[in-house]
Formats: sequence, C-alpha cells, structure tokens
Amino acid sequence: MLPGLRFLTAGESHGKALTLIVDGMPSGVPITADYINYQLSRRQKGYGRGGRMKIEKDQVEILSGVRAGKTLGSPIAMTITNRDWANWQTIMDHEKPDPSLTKVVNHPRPGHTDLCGGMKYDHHDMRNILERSSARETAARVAAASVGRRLLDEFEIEIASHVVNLGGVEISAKRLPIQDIERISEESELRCIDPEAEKKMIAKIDEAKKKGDSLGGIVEVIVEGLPIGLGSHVQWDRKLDGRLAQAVMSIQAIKGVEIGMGFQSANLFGSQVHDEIFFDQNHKRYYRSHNNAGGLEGGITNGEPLVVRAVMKPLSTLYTPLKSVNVLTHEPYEAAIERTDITAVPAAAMIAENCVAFTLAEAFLEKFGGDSLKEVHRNYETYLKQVKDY
Ligand code: EPS
Repeated sequence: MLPGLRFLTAGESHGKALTLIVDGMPSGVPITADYINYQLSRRQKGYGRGGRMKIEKDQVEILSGVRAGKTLGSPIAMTITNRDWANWQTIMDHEKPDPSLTKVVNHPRPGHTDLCGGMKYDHHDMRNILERSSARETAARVAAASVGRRLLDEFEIEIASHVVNLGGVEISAKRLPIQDIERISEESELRCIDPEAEKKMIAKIDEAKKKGDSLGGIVEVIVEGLPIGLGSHVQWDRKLDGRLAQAVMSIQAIKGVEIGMGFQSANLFGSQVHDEIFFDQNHKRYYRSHNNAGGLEGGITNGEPLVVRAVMKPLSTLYTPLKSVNVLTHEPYEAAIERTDITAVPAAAMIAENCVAFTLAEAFLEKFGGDSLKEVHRNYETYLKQVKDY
C-alpha cells in the first residue's frame, strides 16, 4: 500500500534549524505561515518552562508545496530556525566542533535516552543522542501536524486539549463543553480549566523548582464533529485507536495513553462500562447513554466525541541530579545537568492535540481521499448521506 498523508522531521535541538516535510496533502487546502505559527506559539507557553523558551520565537519558513495561500498537492517543506544556534554554533559545528568547549555529556541521565542511545549508536559523548531526542523536535512535529489539522478545520472538526493532572493535582471532574475547554485552557498558564486546581499546580511547580526536581502529569485531547467510520476493524494497523496511541505515545516523555474510560474500566462490570445505544426519532440519529468508549469502538469512530488521555513522566533532567556513572571511567558520578523545564505538561497537551489531529487527517484522507480538497468534499458528502440513511 502506498503511504497516504505522512511527515518526517529532522534537526538537532541546538542545531541550525528544524526541517520537516509533509507529503500527501490534497491540493486546495488553505494554509498560511500565520496559521502554523499560531500553533507554534501555543506550544511555547506554560508555567514551568525553562530559559530556552525565552530565547526561541518559533516561526516557520514555508519552502515548497504552497502557493497563493493554498496547498498545491506537492510535498510541503518548511524550516524553523533555532535562535539558540547562535550560542551553540561552535559546539554543534558540522565539521570541526571546538574541542576546548565543555559541553560533552559523559554522565547519562536516568530516564533519558542518553545511555541506551549512546550504547546503540556508539557515541561516548551523549550530546550526539540528546540533541535529537530532545523535545525541541516537537516544534517541527507541531508545524507538520498543523497542516493536517487545517484540513480538519475545513470539515468543522473541533479539537481542544487541557491538563487534567499536574504533579498529582487533579482538576474537578465536571465536564465542560468543548468550546469552553478551548477558551479557558487557552487563557490559562497551565492549560488548566479549573482555577482552584491551577493554583495548587503552580505551587507544586514552585516546590519542584526549589528542590531541583521535575513534574509530570496527564493531558486530555477532545475532538468533536468527527464522522462515523474513520479507521477500521479489519486489520491491526488500520485500527484508529492503535494509531492514535502511537502518535501520542511517541511524544517525548509520554508513558501511557488511554481512550475514553481507559484504565478505569478494569474496575467495573461490563454493564457499567458500555454505552447503551438509542435512536433519536426526531433527529433520525443514533446516540449513546454516555461516552465511556471515548468515541471509538473496534478501532472505528462512532460519532461521539473522541477523548484521548496521555500521561507524561516528570522530565528526566534534574537540577538536583540522581546517581549515574561516567561512561568513560565507569566510576559513580552525578547525572549530567542540561538546561531543562520543571514541567512541560501544558505544552504536551497541545502537542498531543496536534498529533491526534494529524492522525485523524490521515484517516480522513484514507476514507474520503482525493487529489483536491473539492474531491474530498464530494466523497465526504456522498458518504454522509449513506450514514444518514442507515
Ligand atoms: C529539552 C530541554 C530544554 C527544553 C526543550 C526540551 O531545552 P534546552 O536544553 O535547549 O534548554 O526547553 O524544549 C525545547 C527546546 C522546545 O522547543 O520545546 C529536553 O531535554 O528535551
């Protein structure tokens, strides 16, 4: 099978720039650098970020695939300049990095890619690993994913994200409409819709900072307006739940993903978990008693809101470092300290939001695919009629 919508990113955290290519977008989809830059600016926010975010002001330069504000159908290439490169140029030089500079990493951080990456790629200076494993890469990922997101906008599919737990502080269980989640989370420093919980989260971040420690949390992505029938039950790699989990799980520091009621359903009877089916005679549509399935049954969207949650571990660079070993001498040593964030959970929420959007755009094009946006619209409208008549 030929690949459909896909993207690749390249770039080191302190290299000259991040680069990305999005391949497989139909023609005619409106897209501007402003649209992508808005998503990038959302990614940079969040109480608890480190000094790097004061240096960067992420902006894309579109190199190809877009003309007169619309996609051409050809590959879309972009770059994002790393402003911090100016401070790292001599260290990251492609030919002769300055040997007198002391940015060599020999003491792997527990929980980070340093040690296993160093062993696998045979680098004793683990900067050669951490530069790419850094979550700086998510800037490129968000830029790429926002192109897919732009396609979903055309079909009035709405996406929001928020932080539901930070360092063990949970928001109240009250469910809000998606528009409120979007608005309130956008105004919050922590992408948190519960002001009381937010205050406690901020106090927790301050406490972690004082201790030289870090914090993780749980983020939630909600999508409304999806058609019934994205993804498929017929083959393992076409199941949308599995594909969403992969997209979100691959975000740096994510350790678990759940859909709908997720892990909590282990504690309940089936009768308490499954969403009973009803038919609304007035609107001639099926509906459910609740949405514990999180919008997916058998790897197929069922028309209910999609709810994806992910847990982010506390970041592994600690200003009060854990025990480690020097990989040259094998002597005990404190883990290396790289400049880092106390927490990046608010950023992870919106990164997950965009990764989910891209996976949905991919599934959307598989189902309604065409070479132009017009063709996708035609296919979509015909299919909606089929579902309506069911
Ligand atoms: C990161 C460490 C910090 C973060 C970075 C991820 O970077 P630096 O070492 O340059 O200060 O700020 O995140 C970003 C640069 C970003 O754009 O999100 C890490 O160790 O993964």
